[in-house]
Amino acid sequence: MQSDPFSLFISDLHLCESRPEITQQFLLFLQSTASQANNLFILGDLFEYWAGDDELDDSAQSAHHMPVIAALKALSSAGTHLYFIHGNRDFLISNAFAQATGIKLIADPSLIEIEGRRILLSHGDVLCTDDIAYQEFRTQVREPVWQKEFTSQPLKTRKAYIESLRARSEQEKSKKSMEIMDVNIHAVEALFRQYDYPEIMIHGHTHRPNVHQYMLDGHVCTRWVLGDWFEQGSYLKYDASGCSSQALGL
Ligand code: LP5
Ligand code: MN
Repeated sequence: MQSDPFSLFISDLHLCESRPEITQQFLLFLQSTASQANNLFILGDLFEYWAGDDELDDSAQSAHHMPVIAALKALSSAGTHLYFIHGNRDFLISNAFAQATGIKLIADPSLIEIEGRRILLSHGDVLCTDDIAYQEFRTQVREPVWQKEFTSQPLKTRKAYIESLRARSEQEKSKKSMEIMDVNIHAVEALFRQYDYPEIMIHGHTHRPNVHQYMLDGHVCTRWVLGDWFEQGSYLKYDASGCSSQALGL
């Protein structure tokens, strides 16, 4: 029986070798729930980190990624449309990854329209404008020249560097308040205004799953925040009846 069309939104899976159960859960999700969906939007931080698309060629160093790549490819080949917005962990995902998986890389933010309703998508880190140190870091590592220089180094060197950066980031985060690491409400409002008040905004990054409603300049605007997969486990489903949060049951 043909079910009603629906789209799925996920983020912050942080897939990695040390959490094989989350990868298994994701593979199951792709084969079951996602295979029935028209669209699957992955809003960043699919991987704990991605050091460059040559991860695809290195089956020794990046073996744990391979089943994920194959499952995404199988899903896109079977007809589900896949979309990806970069997270702060996997912004080095590029065209080779898109080709290997059949995923379409889309900008952050991206405005989409499903059944006449406008939905604004983002990873969410750009909205954390109070986190000045992070925003400065982000500006630097998103520079194409910097990325070219970084990805020209051997994969092993890059991975070691990222590991040390992760440790530094954890150290820095322990000194930041929860408020600083959340989205800035003025940045959220500015984005709703910039895109002419879409009804819905969906983002991840903060790992604070929730739904927030605003009355903005006479428009009702709703912001859905996705949860992560390794501590919370949820995804959003959007169909004719609207948006709903679904538990993964970790
Ligand atoms: O990821 P999360 O949620 O734990 O923390 C983020 C911010 N941290 C990061 C860093 C990443 O976790 C590290 C892994 C990235 C892999 C990317 C691939 C390749 C790039 C290699 C880059 C050298 O994004 C954290 C935020 C938090 O979200 C909440 O929003 O607070 O930000 C930080 O902790 C960053 C520090 O505040 C500033 C770090 C300065 C480090 C400078 C090192 C020099 C960099 C050299 C670049 C040319
Ligand atoms: Mn993130």
